[in-house]
Amino acid sequence: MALQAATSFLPSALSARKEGSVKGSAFLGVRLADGLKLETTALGLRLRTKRASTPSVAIVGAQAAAVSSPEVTPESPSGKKTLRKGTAIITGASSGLGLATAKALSETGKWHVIMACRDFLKASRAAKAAGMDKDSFTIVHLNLASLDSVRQFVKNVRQLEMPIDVVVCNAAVYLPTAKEPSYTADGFEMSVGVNHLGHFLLARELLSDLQASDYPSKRLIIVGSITGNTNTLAGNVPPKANLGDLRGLAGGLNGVGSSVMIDGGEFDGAKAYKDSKVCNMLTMQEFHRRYHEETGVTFASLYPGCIATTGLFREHIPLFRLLFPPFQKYITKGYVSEEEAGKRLAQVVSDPSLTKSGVYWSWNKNSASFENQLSEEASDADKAKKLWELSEKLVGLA
Ligand code: LMG
Ligand code: NDP
Ligand code: PMR
Repeated sequence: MALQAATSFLPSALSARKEGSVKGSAFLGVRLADGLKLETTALGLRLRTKRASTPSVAIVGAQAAAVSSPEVTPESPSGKKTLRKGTAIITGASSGLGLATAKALSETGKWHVIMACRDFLKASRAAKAAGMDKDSFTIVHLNLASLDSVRQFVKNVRQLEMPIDVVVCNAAVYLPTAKEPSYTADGFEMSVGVNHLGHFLLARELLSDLQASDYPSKRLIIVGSITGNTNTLAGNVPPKANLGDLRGLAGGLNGVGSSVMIDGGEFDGAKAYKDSKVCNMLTMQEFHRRYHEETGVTFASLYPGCIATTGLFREHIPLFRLLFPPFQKYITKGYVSEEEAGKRLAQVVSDPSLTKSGVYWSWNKNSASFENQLSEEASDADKAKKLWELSEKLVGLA
């Protein structure tokens, strides 16, 4: 029944793009204008009718209905007809959580992953080392520390002419030991510039592509964290996240005539990271309020658990990197392996039961997902609106 519901939503041209029907497609290697190699498999590219990329958001009734139906599922237990492969873009898929999620999705055989990475070679080696089938992913260059790169990425991805069914904003930098701020190409403090502003532009640009997808459950996921939530112990370890009245963001976060910190304070790399995670969680909710009904897209965030071994801590002192994993494993018990965290995020990408929009997912010890409560600041609708409007200006959308 679920299967019938799923297939009945698909236009006939697209329902022909079923799993298996695209096997044996030619390998496509494209050179990007900036000299970076774009590697892809032609996942039924030629079978797909060119999608009109509408800048405006229009209502597509059937898609909206499909999203809110829990019966519509990409998981087909035994039926002859299966849903076509989904395509998921994952930023920062060259290591840690992003890579583990890409691997988990690619292993299902039901997903093609667009690995949006700043270092092509690293991503390519990482995918190979993870044992990912080379037909299950495409690496496309994306440097979130440059708005031009974000815009170029969107163009490149559209040229692939693949549907865009899920977008995962996962990449992040954490600069806890930096004494001085560093800046993105557009002059924003690096942590908020990459983790929030780069993703904000990317997500805004790709919203119309998500809406144009005929996939039954289209999703935009922005990775959050416990450390941005001051209603938790972890969120109370100093320095605490606090966006204040956003005066630093309003001033451009550039340290020239304005603070590099969102709240207008002195530079603190650890705080900037936590602030950026608050922005991620607020942005997800503001997307939900503005666009869920209109587009049918599910907007979600999550705390995947403390993945204490990832590259996120590469800038921390060696003693921290040594002690942090056992501390999280044996003392807080908040530790989770990259593999487990990847499965969690893959669930948020594809699990038919996680279609609810506007949710911040977490997991308890037996690895069941639940809707978690955000801190007061991370669920402040007025702040989310203000953040949205200021961010729009900074990335050139308003
Ligand atoms: C800032 O420090 C950093 O300056 C900044 O760079 C950035 O990292 C930021 O939030 C991130 O933190 C804040 C500083 C003050 O934090 C500390 O936590 C200092 C501790 C040093 C880091 C240790 C990390 C893990 C080390 C654990 C070692 C334990 C051994 C493990 C071995 C297990 C083997 C079985 O933070 C504070 O003010 C702390 C306030 C919160 C205190 C709550 C205390 C609860 C106690 C819980 C048990 C903890 C036991 C271990 C604590 C060891 C601390 C050395
Ligand atoms: P990693 O450092 O392993 O992964 C971060 C990824 O982001 C890397 O692929 C990195 O690329 C990429 N990246 C960094 N800067 C840029 C940029 N300018 N443009 C494009 N990509 C960039 O960290 P994690 O896997 O731990 O982090 C992933 C997400 O999980 C983050 O959003 C983080 O906030 C979140 N998270 C992590 C937790 C943890 O305990 N580790 C807990 C809660 C949330 P490259 O490989 O080239 O460096
Ligand atoms: Mg934290 C239940 C307790 C818990 C959890 C789940 C985390 C997660 N942390 C907890 C507790 C504590 N931490 C305690 C009691 C301390 C003081 C000893 C502590 C310290 C600490 C430091 C210094 N923790 C950290 C740091 C970091 O540098 C990490 C950070 O804040 O990065 C921004 C971190 C983290 N602790 C976590 C998680 C998930 C992190 C990684 C941050 C993230 O990805 O958002």
